[in-house]
Formats: sequence, structure tokens, C-alpha cells
Amino acid sequence: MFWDKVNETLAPGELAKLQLKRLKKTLNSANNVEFYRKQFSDAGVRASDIRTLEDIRKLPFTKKQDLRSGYPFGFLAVPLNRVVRIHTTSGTTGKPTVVGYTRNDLEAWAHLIARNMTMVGLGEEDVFQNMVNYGMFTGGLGFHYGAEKIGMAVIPSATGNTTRQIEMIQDFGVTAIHCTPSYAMHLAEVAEERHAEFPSLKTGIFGAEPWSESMRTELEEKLGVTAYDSYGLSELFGPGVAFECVERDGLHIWHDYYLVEIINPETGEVLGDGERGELVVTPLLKEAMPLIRYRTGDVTFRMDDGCLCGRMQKIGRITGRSDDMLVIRGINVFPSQIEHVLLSLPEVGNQFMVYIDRVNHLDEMSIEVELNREYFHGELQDLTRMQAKVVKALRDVLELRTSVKLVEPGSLPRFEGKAKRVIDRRGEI
Ligand code: DLL
Repeated sequence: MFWDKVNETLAPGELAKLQLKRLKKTLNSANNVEFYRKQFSDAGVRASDIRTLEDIRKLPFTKKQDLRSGYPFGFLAVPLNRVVRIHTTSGTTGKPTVVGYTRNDLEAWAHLIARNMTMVGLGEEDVFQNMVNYGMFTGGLGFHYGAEKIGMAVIPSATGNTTRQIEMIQDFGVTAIHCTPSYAMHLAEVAEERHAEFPSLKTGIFGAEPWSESMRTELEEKLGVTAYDSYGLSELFGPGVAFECVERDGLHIWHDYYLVEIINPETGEVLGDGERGELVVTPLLKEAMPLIRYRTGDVTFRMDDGCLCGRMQKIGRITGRSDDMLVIRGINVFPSQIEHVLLSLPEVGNQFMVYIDRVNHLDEMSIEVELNREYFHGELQDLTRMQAKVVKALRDVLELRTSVKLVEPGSLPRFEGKAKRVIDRRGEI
């Protein structure tokens, strides 16, 4: 089943022509952004020097830190009065990365989601429960409008209250769900405890964080769904960038929307099909916020074999990050954000450790931080109050619940070389 068969199955020659046309337009609009004007001139390249798709390699990469330096609207290529939506995603310090959308951007994004959902056999007969955050996170509204576009009955249930989520799936005869794979595991477990069954469910769309084949098998068994991997990031609209088809062997990335490169993250060298490296994307249809050679930080490879479904070239499942970003329950966290928060609190010192575990299939982050000597007098009420203060400060910035343990000054490990403050104990995911 296709939503947009012509474009989803473009022949390589036609696709390259379309990509080049869109790339030139994107470069022109990037010229409206001071950061890019400077980058192009530093690189000694004018937009008119880009005559082939490979010429893009003459231009430098854009990094997440660059977007941060433009906070809040430095990367907009259109006046604010053409922006109709703003989302944000976690940055590397307290400030998030801001993403703006024009009306056409929202339309283009919904179109991509519609392609993906149609690709896995969903349509107007389906009842869709969208169990992700509907706020600044792009997963909620992103899927919502795409699903409405293809005429599904959408239940914007958002997150939380697992009992109610289970009831709705049963009472409304939900056929398709969307959430993070870790929440899906939690849902499955709660359902199992209550002997709840989901006879109407057939499709599970899971993404926003890495997950594995073994988790797929478990989710399919427990929820009675066929599970599909969905990949995206806010800077490239949000979800919908790449998605599995019914073959479930790699994710189709939409090359008419995104010019894809895989690079060696150390050297920046462009790698060939089958070689694993960092995904770099130049979106070809973004109006409000064009990006040139955006380093996603996500590690994957281009698959060189075609797909039985006839759609365009796939990438492999995302297997990790080339930077230190952590994905906790679908929320992006940089260790530097944690440090930033802790340093802003006089009660605690600058020595901390972060532990990430998977408890009942949900990611849990716990932080041990040393108290400052002058606050260390062992009064239980004081400790509890300070602990609550640290938890709140972390929650305000990370938008994530953490557990915090205040420890004696001097008790945490000191590092001689690179500090290893994050211990990820989630193991095989
Ligand atoms: O997570 C968008 C999204 C929403 C994707 C719902 C899929 C479903 P951000 O919050 O900006 O956007 O986080 C993007 O999450 O760079 C990856 O590191 C990670 N990520 C997203 N999808 C996957 C996936 C949304 N399927 C960051 N597998 C990305 C592995 C994923 N990692």
C-alpha cells in the first residue's frame, strides 16, 4: 500500500534530479541565515558553486551545538510571522534546541507520517492510540496529524496512566498504537499482571530510542502486534524520517525529502554503502529552518540491497550515538546538562555519577552527587529537603524524573584521565 507511489518509488536518475533541484533551493534559503552566510563565505563557496549532489561535500557540517548557539531563532530562514509551530529538543546545556515550522513544513511532515503509516498497512479503518508526549516533543503532534491525514480515528491519549491506556485500547477497539519501545514493554507487563488482552490490536509503531530485535520479538508476543521501528529527530521535523516497511529489514529513509550521507565521525570522510558511520542529513524540503549537512549523531549504514516493496534505499537500525548523548525513555540527555544543573546548586559539589538501569523495562536514571562540606551535617530533614531540591532542578531542565542520592564529600571516584561519570547498565536492549 502506498500513500504517494510515484515519489516513494522514484528511479535513481529521477530522484537525483529532484534532489539537486531541491538542494539548490535549500541552499538559497539557507543564505537567509547569518550562520550559513558566514559558513559559506568561510568555506569560499557560493550557493551557485553547488552543481552536483557531490558538491555538497564542499560545505562544512552543521552540529547540534551550532543550533544551540543560535538560540532561540537564529536558524530561522523566514520571518517569525511565517512560523506556525515551535518545538524544542534537549540541548547540551540548560537551553534546548528550537525548531520552527511553516505551514508548508507541517504539511510536508504530516505527508511523511502518512507515507509511513500507509506503508505498514494502516488506513481509515484503523483506530490509533498515540501514547507519547504531546508537548514540545515532536512524537505526539507529529504522529497525530499524519494519522488524521490518512483518516485514522486518533486517540491522543499521550503519556501516563497505564491502567487508563489499557482500558482505552480495549474499549475503543484500538488497532494500532504508538509509543517508545520501553513504554510498550511496561504496558505489556501491566497488562499481563491484570490478565488484560488486546484482541483488536494489530500494529505497534515504536521509536524515539534504540531497541533491539529481541525486544521486538518480546513485544510482538506480549501485545499481539506486528512491531515497526520508526526513526526521526526534531531537527528534521521529528518522527517520520525513516520507517520500516512490512519486510522489517532496515528503514526506508525518504531521499526525496532528505539528502543522506554517512560519514566517519572522527575524520568527516564520506563512507560508502554498507559502511557504518554517522548519519548526516541535508533536509530538502524544510522552509522555516533549512539545515546543511546536519550531523545527527546517530550511527547506521546505507543498505545496498533493494527492497521487495519497491521503495527507496534503506538504512540499518540505529545502533548507537557517535557523541555522549543518552536517550532515556525517549528523552535526550547530555551528561553536560546534568553537570550544569548540579553546578548551579550550592548544596552539592561537582563530583557526581550517573547510573542508567532498565527496571521493569523502563529506563531509570539515578544520580549520586557529593554534598558540599558545609551542608554535610547528617540531619535527615535537611538531607531530604536538599535531595528534593536537586530532583526538582534536574526535572525542570531534563524533563525527566531521576532518583538522587546525596553522598559524603570525597566518597565518589576521582578520575585521572577522561572522567567516566555515566554508567549505562541497560545492557542488551
Ligand atoms: O525522538 C522523534 C521521534 C518521535 C522519533 C517518535 C520516533 C518516534 P528527538 O526527541 O529530537 O526526536 O530525538 C531524536 O532520538 O537522534 C536518536 O538518537 C533517537 N532516536 C529516535 N528514533 C530512534 C530509533 C524524536 N527508532 C534522537 N532508534 C535521535 C534509535 C532513535 N534511536
